[in-house]
Amino acid sequence: MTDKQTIFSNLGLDAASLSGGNLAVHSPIDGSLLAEVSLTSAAQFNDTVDRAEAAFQQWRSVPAPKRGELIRVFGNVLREHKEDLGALVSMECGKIFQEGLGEVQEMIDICDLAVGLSRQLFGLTIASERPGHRMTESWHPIGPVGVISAFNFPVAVWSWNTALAVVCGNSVIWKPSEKTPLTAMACLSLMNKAAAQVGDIPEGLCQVVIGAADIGEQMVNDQRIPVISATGSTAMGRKVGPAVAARFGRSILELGGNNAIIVAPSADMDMAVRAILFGAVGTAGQRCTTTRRIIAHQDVYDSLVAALKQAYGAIRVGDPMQAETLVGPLIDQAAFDAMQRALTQAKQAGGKVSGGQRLLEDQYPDAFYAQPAIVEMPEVEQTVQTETFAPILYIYPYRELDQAIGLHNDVPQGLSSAIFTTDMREAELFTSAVGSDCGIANVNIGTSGAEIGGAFGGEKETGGGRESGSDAWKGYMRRATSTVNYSTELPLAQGIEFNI
Ligand code: UN1
Repeated sequence: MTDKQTIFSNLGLDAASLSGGNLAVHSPIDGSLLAEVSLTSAAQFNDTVDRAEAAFQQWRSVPAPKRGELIRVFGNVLREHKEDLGALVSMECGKIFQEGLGEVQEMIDICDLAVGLSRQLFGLTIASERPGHRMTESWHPIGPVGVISAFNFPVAVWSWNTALAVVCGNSVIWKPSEKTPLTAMACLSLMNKAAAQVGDIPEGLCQVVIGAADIGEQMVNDQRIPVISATGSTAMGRKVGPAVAARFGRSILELGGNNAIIVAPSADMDMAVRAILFGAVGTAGQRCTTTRRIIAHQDVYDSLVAALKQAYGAIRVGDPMQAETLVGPLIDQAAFDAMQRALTQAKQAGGKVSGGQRLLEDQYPDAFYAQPAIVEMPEVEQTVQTETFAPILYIYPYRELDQAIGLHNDVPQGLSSAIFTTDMREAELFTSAVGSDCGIANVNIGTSGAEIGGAFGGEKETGGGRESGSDAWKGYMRRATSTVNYSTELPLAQGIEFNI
């Protein structure tokens, strides 16, 4: 593998910005110090918003297809740096290299989507009730967009927001997780490279601020930032949502999930087991779309548990840069402790726990590797209600599909969901209005690994926001309804007579 310094320099991170700062960045792989970067001060944040506003003033007048050109070139820069950025993602957040590459691919994909979109920011023509009148709906740039992202998708989430926000004519200020500032600095450097290639891009179009909750709070409360897109925990969203609403800003919230898969008697068990494995242990259970609950029909419960236990037995946990590793470390000790607490609670609730113990402690005393856990749960009236960001899979039995859908929906979160069935009636029911209540409802596909073409996000405590594909771009624009009178009369709507 390429060494850390080469990766830093390939990604354009200069040595001066990586040492002497007041934020120490450690790798979850072995706890080693990667860099010491500078935190953004409150005054610097203020200047950042000034620059973002100035950039917006210029950028909003650039024709959208020309704005798309920057994103087209950025996508190509990402293609050239896919391996380096993928490796830095692994190094900084601990996901396996394959997933690091996948994350960069997700960035490239959203760039492609946004380039096409830059010629398709369509509005409407609406029938006017008045003669000689034309009514239209147009979408305009809205202003600087604030992006708050989490450690687990340290680059993709920013790119979903930024690729769209930029083609929509906005500037972007990004506050990454304070656990993953290096990948953010690398993304900014690649974006600057693309901007230099394209030329004539306003300074301050895309900026990064480094900090913890205090900087996030400053961003959320800044009246000059009309849209805040925040991805992270429900606890974070509970603070961000009301603060943005209090100043009549718009928030796009993508918060916690508690995603389940229903495994019906007719399921293709081989496919179900593989999908559950990827969904439950991929990214060490630290995705918002991670499969956390299985609701299995009682006729297949035992065989599914046996097959999963066998599959779990073969998982290699370890250094995420090694090709044979499937599960890397948890992000930090707090994540490991939360996992242990959840497992203790599961036992108290009658669950039978397999796995969950710390691994590789001798080799990596300053890192937290855990054996993914399976918890066989008894028949219950209500499944686990909280999201623990760790590889814990609870398996519950069910008898009737209605009961399974009830259990499925009876949680506060509503992000992703799936059913494994070959019964067309069951599949259709699950995705219908009376089926899954989540933003994502899949059939014979796991809960994680959504493509960027669809709108991404969910309901209830997941926050209701949508990012990425479909018409999510509308979240980054303001809508103007215009009525043009090309007649010589002045008829009033609703037939009102107002003669003077
Ligand atoms: C997240 O965990 O915050 O669907 C995002 C997925 C990825 C995105 C996850 N495309 O799992």
